[in-house]
Formats: sequence, structure tokens, C-alpha cells
Amino acid sequence: MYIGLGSNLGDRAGYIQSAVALLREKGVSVLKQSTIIETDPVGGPPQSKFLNAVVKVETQLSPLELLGQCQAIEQKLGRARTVVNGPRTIDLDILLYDRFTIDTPQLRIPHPRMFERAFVLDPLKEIESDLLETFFDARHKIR
Ligand code: PH2
Ligand code: MG
Ligand code: MG
Repeated sequence: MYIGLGSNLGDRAGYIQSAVALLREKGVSVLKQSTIIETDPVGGPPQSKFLNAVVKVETQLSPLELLGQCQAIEQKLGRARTVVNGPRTIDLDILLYDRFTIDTPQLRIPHPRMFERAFVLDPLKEIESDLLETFFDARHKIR
């Protein structure tokens, strides 16, 4: 399982590190953490640059339980949901959960926009170079 983290408000690196620490407290083992990279905002209103990272995790939580914990961490770290794709202290997105695909109004896995977003793909490639090749090979064969 992989979780993407992003922040563009306040102590951005601090929020990312706190979110990782909180994941660990909530029954999520963090197996690998990418470098934190600075990225230009994609979509949403004009806003300041993000810091982004990806972590590889393992957990007994179900996808919906994991979503609940991610949202609890966002709340705890002061996330206010005002503007869609707007500035945030912290955003945690479940990118992949084993080989599950989930498509509900609440949760979609794989994250529907992850393959278009360099701020997700670059850190993911860094920690799991083989993984994306598997995906892109599969896509290539489908065409
Ligand atoms: N997250 C978004 C929208 N745009 N841009 C960058 N660079 N990084 C993000 O994490 C990000 C974004 C929606 O969650
Ligand atoms: Mg997001
Ligand atoms: Mg999100």
C-alpha cells in the first residue's frame, strides 16, 4: 500500500513528518518513505508550492478504515476543507492498496489522478522503481 502526502501551508515539512508519525501511532507500519520534494501546484486556485512525499505502508486496517485514519490525521493537523484542490496543511491520499480496485463515492483506489501527477509518480518511482513499470507495461499491452 502507498500513501501520498502533500502540504502547502505553514510548516510544510513538519506537517508531513507529523502525519507519518501519526500513521505509525494508528496501526500503520511505514516501510519506506521517499524524499520530500518541492513541487509547483497542479490545479486549484493560484497557491504556493507544495512539499510532497510518498510512503509505502502495511496495515491490517481495511481500505475504508485506513481512509478514516487518514482523514482523522488531516483533521488533527488542522486541515480545513474550503476550496477544492486549495491550500492545505496536510493531505493524505491512499494511492494503492495491494491489488484492490475500489470505486465508491467515498473512496477510489487506485487514486484516479495519480498516474498524471509527477508529484506522486516521482516519489513513488524513487521508493519502488519496479512498481510503475508493471503498471505501464500492462497499459501498453492493453493498447
Ligand atoms: N494536491 C492536489 C492538487 N494539486 N499540487 C501539488 N504540487 N501537490 C499536491 O499534493 C497537490 C497539488 C489535490 O490534492
Ligand atoms: Mg490530494
Ligand atoms: Mg486528499
